[in-house]
Amino acid sequence: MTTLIVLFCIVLLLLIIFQIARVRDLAKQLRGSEEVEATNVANQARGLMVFMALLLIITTASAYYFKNYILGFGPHESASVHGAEIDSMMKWTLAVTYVAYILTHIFLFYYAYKYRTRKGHQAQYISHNNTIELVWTGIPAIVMTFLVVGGLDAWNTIMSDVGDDDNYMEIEATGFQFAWTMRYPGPDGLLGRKDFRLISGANPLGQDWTDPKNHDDIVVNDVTLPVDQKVRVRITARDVLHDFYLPQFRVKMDAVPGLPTYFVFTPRKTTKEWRRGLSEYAEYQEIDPASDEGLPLWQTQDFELACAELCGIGHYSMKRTVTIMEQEDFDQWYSQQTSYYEGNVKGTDDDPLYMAEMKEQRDAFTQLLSQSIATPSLEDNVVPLQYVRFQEAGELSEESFAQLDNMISFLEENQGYSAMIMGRSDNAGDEDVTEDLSGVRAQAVRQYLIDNGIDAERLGSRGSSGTTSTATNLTEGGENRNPSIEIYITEGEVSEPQTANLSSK
Ligand SMILES: [Cu+2]
Repeated sequence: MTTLIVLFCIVLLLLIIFQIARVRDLAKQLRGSEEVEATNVANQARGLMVFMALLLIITTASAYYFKNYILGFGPHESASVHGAEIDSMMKWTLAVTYVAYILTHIFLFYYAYKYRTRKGHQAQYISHNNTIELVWTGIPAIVMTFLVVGGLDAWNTIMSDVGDDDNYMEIEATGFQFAWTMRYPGPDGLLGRKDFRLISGANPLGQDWTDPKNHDDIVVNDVTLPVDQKVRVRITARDVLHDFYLPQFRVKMDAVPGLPTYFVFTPRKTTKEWRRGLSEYAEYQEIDPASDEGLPLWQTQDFELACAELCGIGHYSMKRTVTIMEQEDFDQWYSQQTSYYEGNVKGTDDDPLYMAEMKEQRDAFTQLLSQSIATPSLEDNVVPLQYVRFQEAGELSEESFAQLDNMISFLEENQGYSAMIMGRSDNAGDEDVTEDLSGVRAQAVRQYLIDNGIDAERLGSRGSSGTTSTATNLTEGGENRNPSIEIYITEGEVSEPQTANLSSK
């Protein structure tokens, strides 16, 4: 229906235009064509003058109206030190180009008006004028030189890297589809090494855990910084181009995969100070419609980090909060953070240090066991299980399983051998262990081995029964712990160690 009405209007409009043209033709015939032509030209010339006035008024008014946004006035004043310089450059550039814009437009329209076709006026023919050429080349050249040199100077200051003697903190921003991850150095003040080949679900930044500098690095989602502290942000991307954009700080730098970039800046306002500043403007005293508590806008504003590169369908969701704090508050926040390594990696299969330690333990243990079956007559037959630990009720602790699994492998490979599992009651370091409890513990170990496929016939267990043995100082390279459990390996059936074999080693 709407389409029909629109079509009908267009047809009507065309008819009207056609009728007006016909009326003008008739008028020409009545009054003579020259006279009508002159009136038309005069009308057009006057119309252009009106157009000029409207154009200049509307553009000036809109520039004035949006000055806070485009020039960083009032509530949009820069929150970083270098930002003031950028804003001042923008102001000077706009001031100069505004004057040029006004003058050229006035001349353009005024001369179109002045030299309109009039009876008895002949156009002048000017082929060349040196003075005019000089003026309109010279003046812009001089002005542009000042603007460009000033801009270059500001660029060099703003884009320069930190110097050797500078006091600064370095953080890292990694953009990916579709979020930012921030990395802070730990107490060592240094960011650890990364390698994109190490990136995985458990290691989103590809940190190299063999580099100790990585162990204290903190990984967070939002940006938190102390005020008046120079910050160097290493900027990088994991997949496609992103752009690290802090509008309130006039910071903007591409994040390019494989090509690290950086930006150095100094925040000069805390979030609190900034909000207090906003509260002085009427537009921020209105209630924030998104606030459940009905807070005014100035209280709900945050500095933000955005992505300024159209990087994919979730581009909009790359917004992050930037919080600027007093140094003491920042120190407190910082001390509450846990490093990514401590919180997510340490002691897991992703931790190369832990894996190396486990391998070392396994090798030492296997060597002890092999030695014990190679020389069956020696007291070496009693092998301590250093890493087997218990909870209060005699259940196995998590950390025990690695060594028990090594033992299972050994028994599987050496089918002809059996093991007596012996609890000990005298292990210093733990709480006092009764004879009963030592038996319960030995039984728990036996059960674990049976549950994991070792024939029950090949396994015996007993408590301490007053016998205390030997085994201290048996770990190689590991800490020296008194074991709660020892095993006695024999060829054939399970048997008790001879007392003679248990002399001190
Ligand atoms: Cu992005």
